[in-house]
Amino acid sequence: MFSKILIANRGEIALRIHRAAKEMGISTVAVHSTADTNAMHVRMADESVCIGPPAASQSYLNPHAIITACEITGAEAIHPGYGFLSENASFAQIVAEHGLTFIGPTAEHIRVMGDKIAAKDTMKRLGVPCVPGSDGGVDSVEDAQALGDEIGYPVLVKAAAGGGGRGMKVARSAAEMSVAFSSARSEAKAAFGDDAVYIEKYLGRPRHIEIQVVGDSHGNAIHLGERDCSLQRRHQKVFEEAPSPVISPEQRAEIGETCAKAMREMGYLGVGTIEFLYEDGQFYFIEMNTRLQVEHPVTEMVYDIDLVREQIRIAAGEKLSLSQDRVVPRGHAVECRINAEALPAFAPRPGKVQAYHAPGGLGVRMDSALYDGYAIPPHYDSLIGKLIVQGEDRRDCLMRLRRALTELIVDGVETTAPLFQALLDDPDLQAGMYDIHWLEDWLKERF
Ligand code: MV4
Repeated sequence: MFSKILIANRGEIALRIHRAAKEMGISTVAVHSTADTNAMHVRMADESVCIGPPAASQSYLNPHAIITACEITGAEAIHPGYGFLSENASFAQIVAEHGLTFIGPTAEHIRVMGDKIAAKDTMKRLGVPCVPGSDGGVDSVEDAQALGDEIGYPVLVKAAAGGGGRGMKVARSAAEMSVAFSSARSEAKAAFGDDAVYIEKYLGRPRHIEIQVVGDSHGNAIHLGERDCSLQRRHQKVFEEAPSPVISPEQRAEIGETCAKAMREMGYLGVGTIEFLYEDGQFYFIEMNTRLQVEHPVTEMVYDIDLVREQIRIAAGEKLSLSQDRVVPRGHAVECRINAEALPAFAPRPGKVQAYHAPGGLGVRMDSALYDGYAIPPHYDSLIGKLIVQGEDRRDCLMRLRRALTELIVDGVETTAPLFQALLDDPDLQAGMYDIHWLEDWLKERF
């Protein structure tokens, strides 16, 4: 096992990783930009290294500054958290070339899943159900139209280097295809420097359901059920829950085992998330994320496990501490993402936190790096906390969430917290009857 690790991130996730490390007897090294000198992740860590100016491109995204911080402090492994360098295959490779351990999958697996065409090819080959569409990339409007006629409109043109909805265009007819195809291509080229695109049947009102997987270097891989992340705004998740209100234990076991088997065949290392669209009782693979996700705590609460601890154990060459038959979901968990943003436009509102009080009590977890007097810097994303709540069942969980929300105090900056009380009053939300478009429709009506 490692004796010291470096945490190449900031905010709540840096604290989250620090906590797992300390419980394992591992020392931690924080890195920070000059904007984060007074950040909580720096205070908590055993050591810290300033790696550059506020701009992420010159600090948290600078591989050489981070490798140097490892060499200075003698850290043996790097946990990238989410965002920043977490899905950067070159970084994972550089880390390995310096004789350090990247706490995550191999550079090759990160690279394959970063290319959405290669990811889909891989998953299809491994027996994971995919959205009907092109076999690989599509190079001409004519091929795109022929495919549209074959699978039936509407179809989506997606960027191979995409994700998060960028470079994605819908074509409702062969006539619309030429515009959709060329604009998807040029948007992809501009955003990612890669104009490769592929085509999929457009699913009208699916849910976004993702399966948590974890694999070790001894050939073991298991699944930890699903999270329902359908409640999104502009491709940003707002509220997530586990289990999904619409998935039965039989469906979970089936799609979960399909995913776990695929990971065993790949020799996948560490935690991963396999994203599906779910419509009319069917799962359709869209993308795989090779990082720890923001919403991982809902899975931790329902399965009573520490995913970061597993990541660290796996990276150190140890076996999974879990087996499929011993991981049983219990009750329900939800997560509210609290952003420093002003409603209704979700406009970023960095600033000084005059008072902070975290909700507590049974079944309540607040992951946040806030403190009284903290100045939220304007340079990074606006997530300032995650309120995760667990209950015996979904109803119980939502009642507890209502209670926990009343305890949250963040004075001095506007946050998205008031959104959740309003959401809890909605009958569709209460019934679990929503899809990927529901939240935006609701916001249009309500805000
Ligand atoms: C789709 C889709 C419908 N049909 N693919 C959006 C981001 C990217 N990660 C995948 N996305 C979608 N892919 C097919 N074949 C609809 C979306 C989509 C979406 C997906 C998940 C959560 C929210 C979404 C909001 C709009 C569109």
